[in-house]
Amino acid sequence: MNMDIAAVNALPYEDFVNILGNVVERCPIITAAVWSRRPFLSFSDLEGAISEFIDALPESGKEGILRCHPDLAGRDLQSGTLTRESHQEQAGAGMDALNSAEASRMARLNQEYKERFGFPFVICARMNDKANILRQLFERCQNERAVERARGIEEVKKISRLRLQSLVLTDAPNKL
Ligand code: 2AL
Repeated sequence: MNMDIAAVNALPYEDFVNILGNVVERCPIITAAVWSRRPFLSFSDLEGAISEFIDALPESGKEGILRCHPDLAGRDLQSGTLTRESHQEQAGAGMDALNSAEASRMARLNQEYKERFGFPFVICARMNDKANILRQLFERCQNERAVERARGIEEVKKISRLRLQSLVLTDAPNKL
C-alpha cells in the first residue's frame, strides 16, 4: 500500500491507527496521539509529528519506547511472535539464519546490554547487515546510559521512517 498524504489525512481515526499503528514498534499510542495533528502537509510533516512526539517524552518514556522493541534474534523471533514489520526487518538482516556461534554471541551481548542499561539494544536492521549489527552491539555496550538512550531513539526514528515509507508516498525522495 502506498497512500499519498491526502489519503492519509482522509482516514478516520480507527483506520489511521490500524494502518499506521506499528510505525513505531508496539507503540500505537504514538500513532493515536499524532492523529490529532492532522492535516499533514506532507510525508515529512507526518514523520516530523511522530519525531516531535517522541522528543517531547521524558527520558523514562523514551526508555519505554526502546523496551517495546523485541531483541534481535531473540525469543520472539524463535517463537514466531514478532510483528510482521519486525520479522521482515530481522529476516532481511539475516537474524533468522545465524550460525550457533553467532546466535550465542548475540544472545550474550543482548543480555549484557539489557543488564547494563535497563532497555534493549535497538538498531535499524534494514540499514545494517549481520556483521555490522554484531559489531555495533559489542561497541555500544561500552557507552554511557544517556548516550545509548539517545542512540536507541535515533535508531527507532530510522526504523519508523522506513516503515512509514512503505505505507505513505514520500514528497521529496531526493531529500530523504
Ligand atoms: C529491531 C526490529 O525489530 N527491527 C529493527 O530494525 N530493529 N529490533 C531491535 N532490537 O533493534
